[in-house]
Amino acid sequence: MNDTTIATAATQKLRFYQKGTFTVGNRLVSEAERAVQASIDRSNALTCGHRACQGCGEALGARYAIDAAMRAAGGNVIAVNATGCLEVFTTPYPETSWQVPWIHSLFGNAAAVASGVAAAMRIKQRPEVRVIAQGGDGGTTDIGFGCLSGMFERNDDVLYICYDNEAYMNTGVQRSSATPPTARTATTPAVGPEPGNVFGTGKSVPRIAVAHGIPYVATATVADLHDLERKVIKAMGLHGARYIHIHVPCPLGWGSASHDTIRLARLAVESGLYPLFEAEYGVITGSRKIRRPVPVAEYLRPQRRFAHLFKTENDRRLAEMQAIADTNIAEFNLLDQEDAAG
Ligand SMILES: Cc1ncc(C[n+]2csc(CCOP(=O)(O)OP(=O)(O)O)c2C)c(N)n1
Ligand code: SF4
Repeated sequence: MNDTTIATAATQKLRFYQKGTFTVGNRLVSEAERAVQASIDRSNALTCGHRACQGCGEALGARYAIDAAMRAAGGNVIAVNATGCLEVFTTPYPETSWQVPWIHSLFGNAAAVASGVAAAMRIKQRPEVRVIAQGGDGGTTDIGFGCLSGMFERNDDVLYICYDNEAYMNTGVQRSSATPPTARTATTPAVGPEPGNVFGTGKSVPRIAVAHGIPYVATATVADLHDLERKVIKAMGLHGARYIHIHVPCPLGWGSASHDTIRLARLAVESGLYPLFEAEYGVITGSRKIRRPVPVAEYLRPQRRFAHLFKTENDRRLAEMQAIADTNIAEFNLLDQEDAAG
């Protein structure tokens, strides 16, 4: 390389997605910008030997989230885990894959247990110890929702992380209030005039968390691990109640190929069905633009839970799914004007 090339390389404007947004590749970024996972000093909080299915998005998300939190807190993290896949596949007692102080709560009370741990640390005058609660969407949006709302409104000093695989996976893929409309689950079969989960049900816990006015709320995805780490580190820099909702594909429950986990997570974002945004004290502060907009069919087609949508008589329902994505795109201003123009 001659001097001119070096100068060009030094001043070349890199688009963010060229710098490892969708992969863990870090070669093009400065050391300070590299992913926590790229560092030999990462804590390996969730280490190998666990029993998650091949391609489990939840295992990947938890590893990145907790390692990022560990870095931000200088290794002083206590994790409280609701019942669910993340607890079952990591900790078949007396074995565990966690290398972090870790407590299994009940299915529905992770937020309350974490609030108690945070109170204990306050009484013991251990401000350096930071508390995380985590669980699946069933444990968060359904059975644990009352405890979570209480943790929010009291502004307890806890970061709650929900790994959203859009159903109760650990017990055999039952519908939760985070299951998308039309999805087939064990309790929403693909039969009858409205096959799969019905429209007009469910809830958006990220939006509900924003409405509590807590210090920080973010949605994240395993398709964008730099962004996920950044949000966890940002949350760990704040005190009070914080909430991060991570979209984690589940090959078993979604009927998808294990090698498609990252691709599907990315398509969920690019279709507009899973908007990435942040909020502070009840106000939306930003959203992540869609780089390459795609129709929802591109995301839904590779998943067997949506197979019935691609029979012609279900065209209307596919259009209704597209309408949900279009509403998200408008609400969170997700289209990158620069890319759209170009
Ligand atoms: C009070 C109570 N009800 C039901 C169960 C059974 N149960 C254990 S894990 C689970 C599903 C967990 O689903 P989710 O929270 O979405 O996490 P995932 O397994 O999908 O990661 C259920 C129903 C339980 N342990 N306790
Ligand atoms: S069922 Fe889904 S969430 Fe549970 S371990 Fe398997 S891939 Fe992960």
